[in-house]
Amino acid sequence: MKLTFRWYGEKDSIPLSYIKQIPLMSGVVTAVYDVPVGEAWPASSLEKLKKLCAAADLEMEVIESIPVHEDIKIGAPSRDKLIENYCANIRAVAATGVKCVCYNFMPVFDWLRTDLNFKNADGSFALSYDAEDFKKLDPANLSLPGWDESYTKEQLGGLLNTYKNISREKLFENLIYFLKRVIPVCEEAGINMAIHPDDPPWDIFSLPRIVSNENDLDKIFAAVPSKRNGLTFCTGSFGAGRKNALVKMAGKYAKQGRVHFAHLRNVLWTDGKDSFREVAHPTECGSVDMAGVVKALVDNGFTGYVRPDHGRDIWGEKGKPGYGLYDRALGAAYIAGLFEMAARKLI
Ligand code: DNO
Repeated sequence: MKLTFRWYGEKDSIPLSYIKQIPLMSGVVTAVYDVPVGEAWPASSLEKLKKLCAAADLEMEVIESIPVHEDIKIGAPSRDKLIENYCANIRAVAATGVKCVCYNFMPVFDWLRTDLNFKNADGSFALSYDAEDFKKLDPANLSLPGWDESYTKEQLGGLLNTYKNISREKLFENLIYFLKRVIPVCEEAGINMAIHPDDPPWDIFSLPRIVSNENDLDKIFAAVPSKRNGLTFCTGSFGAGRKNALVKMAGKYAKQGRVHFAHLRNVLWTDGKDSFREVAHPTECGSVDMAGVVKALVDNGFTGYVRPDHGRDIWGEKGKPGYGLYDRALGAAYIAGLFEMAARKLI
C-alpha cells in the first residue's frame, strides 16, 4: 500500500513539509479547488500542484475529488457536455502522473453530520451525527465545509424539487450512463476510478443514495465490469451502517481488485438507531474492526492507496472539520503499524 494524506492545496493551513514528516508518507491526495464543478481543470493548475508536492518530496497520485456535476446525477440534457469535460479532466490528471480518482455520486449533499464540534470527555472535539438532531435540519439551508457543490444557495431549493422525480433506479441508471462513458477513457489513460460510499450510508431528506452497501456495489460492478471501475473503501462511511459487514466487504472487493483507495477511520455507534460519532482511529475506540479490515485487505492482495481519514481536534488544534494535522498523523502511524503487522502475518 501507499500511505497518503489529504491536502487542500495552497490554502490548506498544514504545510507539505509537516505532512512529509509523518513516517512513511508517500504522497498527498488533493484536487484543483478554484474551478467550478463541471468545468475543465487547467493543466497549469495541475502542474503547479505537482511541483509543490515534488518540492516537498511527496507524490501526487490520487485526486479527491473530481466532483460530478448535479446535471449528470439527474440526467439533464447538459450531461453529455459535462461528461466530456469530466473525461478531459481524467486525461489531464493522468498526464501529470495521477493514478487514482476518488469521486462520489451522492445527490446534492456530500458527507453529513449534525455536529462539527462534539466535545469529548477528554477535551477533544469530533464530528458526530445524531438521528434526532438530523430531524431538525432544514435541507434548503444546508452547507458543510469541504462539500463540492455545483449549485448556488438559490438553486438548492429547485434542485431538491427536481430530485422528487429521481428514483433510486433512475439515479443508478444515470451513474451507469456516466461510467460507461468515463471508464473507457480511464482504461486508455491508466486511471482507477474509486467511487466513495454514501456518508452516512442511507437516504437523507428522501434523496436516494445508491452506494451504501454490498448489494449496491455488486450492482455497480456488474453493470460496468472493467477493473478501472472501483471503490474507495471508506470504513467510516460504510461503518456507520450497522448492517455492513466491513471485514467481509474489504476482503471481497480487494480480492476482486476493486479497492483502489482506502479511507481508514473509526466511528462509534451511539445511542439510538443511526447515530454515531467519529473517534480516534484504533479499533478499541469505536465500532469498526480496523485491524480486521486491514488484514482482510492485505490478505486479499490490496496494493492501493490508503489515507487516515477525519481526525478529532486535539492538543488545542482548530483544524478544518475532520482535517486537522495531529489526530490524522496519529491515525497514519496507527495505520502504518497495522499494515506492517498484516504484511508480516502477525495479525
Ligand atoms: C469527507 C470526504 C468526502 C469525500 C467525497 C469524495 O471528508 O470523505 O467529502 O472526499 O465524498 O467525493
